[in-house]
Amino acid sequence: MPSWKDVRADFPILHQQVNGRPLVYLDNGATTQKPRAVIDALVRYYERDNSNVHRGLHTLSMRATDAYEGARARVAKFVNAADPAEIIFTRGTTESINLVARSYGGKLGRGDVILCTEMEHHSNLVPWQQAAKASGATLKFVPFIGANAEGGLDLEALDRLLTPQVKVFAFTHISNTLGTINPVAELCRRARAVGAVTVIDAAQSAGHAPLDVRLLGCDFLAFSGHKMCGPTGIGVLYGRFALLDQLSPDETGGGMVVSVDFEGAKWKPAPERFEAGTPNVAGAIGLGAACDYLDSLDRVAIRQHDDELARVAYEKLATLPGIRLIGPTGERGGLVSFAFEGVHAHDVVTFADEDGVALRGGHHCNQPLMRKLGLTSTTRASFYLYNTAEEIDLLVASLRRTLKFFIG
Ligand code: C6P
Repeated sequence: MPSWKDVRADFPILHQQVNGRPLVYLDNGATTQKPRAVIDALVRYYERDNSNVHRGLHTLSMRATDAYEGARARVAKFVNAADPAEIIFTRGTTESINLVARSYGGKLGRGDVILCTEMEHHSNLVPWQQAAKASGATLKFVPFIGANAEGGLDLEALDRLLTPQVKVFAFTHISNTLGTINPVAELCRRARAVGAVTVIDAAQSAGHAPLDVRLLGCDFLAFSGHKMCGPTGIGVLYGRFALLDQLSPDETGGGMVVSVDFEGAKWKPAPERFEAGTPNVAGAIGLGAACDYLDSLDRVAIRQHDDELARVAYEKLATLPGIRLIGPTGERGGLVSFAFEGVHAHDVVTFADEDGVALRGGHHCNQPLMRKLGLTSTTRASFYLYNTAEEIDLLVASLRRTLKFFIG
């Protein structure tokens, strides 16, 4: 494994100044930067192989098809899926969850329960609200413990909520606002015991930790390429093949049919059944290159690196006057959210930007969670494999300057 300094050198965008200061990019929860290897894979594809897939018989089309299907096999290996056919390419986590909520949601009816948690991103909440409305199913939520959600999910409440009526249990692996790491394997085991299908939102974990769908025992798992060194506009829905095989497509058109007549059509099996139209070929190839890149490093070491930065950040931020730190006090994913009494998160982010520090401020697509915390917004610093302990010191110095300006 190369040194972290060498890893940082792989990311061309990081070597620039913003507002006259070296860029300190701490908005990785929103999107991560891209290593040279991923940028090169995209350029190579467009310079050499660009063509439509699955349709042409000419050389470029065959090359593009091989590269696209190769990327599918690569992603399958990345999450240890049993078969590449279990990998559906989508635009991202949001589209992946919508696909399950619409397709699997079509099997639900009155009396059924969809279970989510109170810490879900809107992308793993609103599609289930829509599925509940369309089917007559009831939507319920596993609460979290503590005024700052420091206690994680309330697993005793989960015991009460997980009844045989629960048909879907959809929850996040790592919360994008709290940093909470949910015990996915344990939650999947409990869901399976009542016959519920599990849908895991892995948007914040896929690029940060080893992910093994068979070890986790999940039925569906969604993630985005752009949050794991890959391009935007490409994402993944993993689904257990036996389940995918029972589902109807949520989108129809070219490429996903075996035969069509004027009256109707017959679907191909998964994954083609769920990929109507020309797919994001370059995106998939870029995502395959991102998997190669992350696997060329040590994914356990990446997790330790990011979590350690979050731990150090949490400790140093705790020394700031009037700060309210959100989320777990112990083990957490690679991000820290916080709020200051009397200073709006947007002001914090704007001041940090003047110092070259990129943060995110707002509700992070977690409005119900924010309301439960009694907040409208937080500031969030989120870390990745190229961040350093020195950058945390720059963050803290910038926040001190902001506090001095607003509070004195
Ligand atoms: N969170 C953040 O700054 P998309 O936009 O489809 O790639 O990912 C949606 C999504 C789903 N679940 C979780 C847990 C997420 O964090 C996100 C994206 C970004 O936190 C943008 S709001």
